[in-house]
Amino acid sequence: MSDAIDNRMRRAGDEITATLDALLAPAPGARGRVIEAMRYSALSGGKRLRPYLTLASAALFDVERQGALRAGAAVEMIHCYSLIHDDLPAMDDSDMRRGRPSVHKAFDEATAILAGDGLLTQAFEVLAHPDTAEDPAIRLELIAGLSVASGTAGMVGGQMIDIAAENEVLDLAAITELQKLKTGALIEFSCRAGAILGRADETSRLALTNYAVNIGLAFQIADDLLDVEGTKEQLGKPVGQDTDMDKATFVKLLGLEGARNKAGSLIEEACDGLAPFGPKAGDLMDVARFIVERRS
Ligand code: GRG
Repeated sequence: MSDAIDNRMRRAGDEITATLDALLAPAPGARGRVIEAMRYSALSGGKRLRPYLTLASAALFDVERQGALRAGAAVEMIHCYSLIHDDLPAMDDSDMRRGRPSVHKAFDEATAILAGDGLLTQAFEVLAHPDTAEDPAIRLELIAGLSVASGTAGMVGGQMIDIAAENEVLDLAAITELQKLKTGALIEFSCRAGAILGRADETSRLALTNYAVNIGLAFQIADDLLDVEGTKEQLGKPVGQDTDMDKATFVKLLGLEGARNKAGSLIEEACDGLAPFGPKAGDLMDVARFIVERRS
């Protein structure tokens, strides 16, 4: 992985953190407690991969920075909500996230549920605000896109399929479909948001969608590999959980070598599809490679 993409992602991550910090202003009294829990989650680091994708896609169409940052922050709010709820005892029951106690451990379960709900709801408030895009049609398209990606046709649907499949044997086609919804849909929207803000034509949107579908799957394969090959220190959470739970993963189905090869060919396909954008797409190509080379 080149230092350059690391540094670029870190700098953009700082901008996203500053945007989230301003959007999630602390408040006094009992209401302040849920905001504190939302801030604990949203300002706790993470790679900021999804907002970076929004910023890099928006840059293809020369979108002004404020709108792209706000759309990226909205996507990150949804991502943080999913992490909070996924860690709850009723779901994955995880005590650690990003190297520190998960939200229900640092606060309590009811506050964690509300913090997730708060982030989910506020994401749409951010997209609906004229500071995100002056044109109401663009704001509406962003809101509709993020709703679909987060809802039953996307992340929530994928999570439900995952839970329902706990005692079933999934084949490659089924696990691909599940992951396309569970993690892929939000990654896909992260890229499409830049195209929506930039009023991109249909050909460009299609090229970005194909890129996003490929990197979304590669991201999940890399996640499965890290669960086997990574360390608790690198990941900020326990490793080996998929194996312990005998979960159907790409690694279980394809083997370590097969999974690595599959991720590599998905990244190649993702980058090939960006050719029509020329040198401007260099940043998106670097993120694609980062996705499979990352250690956390
Ligand atoms: C609870 C509605 C609901 C959905 C949960 C996406 C999801 C569905 C849960 C996230 C939990 C999880 C560990 C999923 C596996 C892949 C994934 C999304 C990993 C975490 O994303 P990163 O690596 O995390 O981008 P950081 O911390 O860098 O932001």
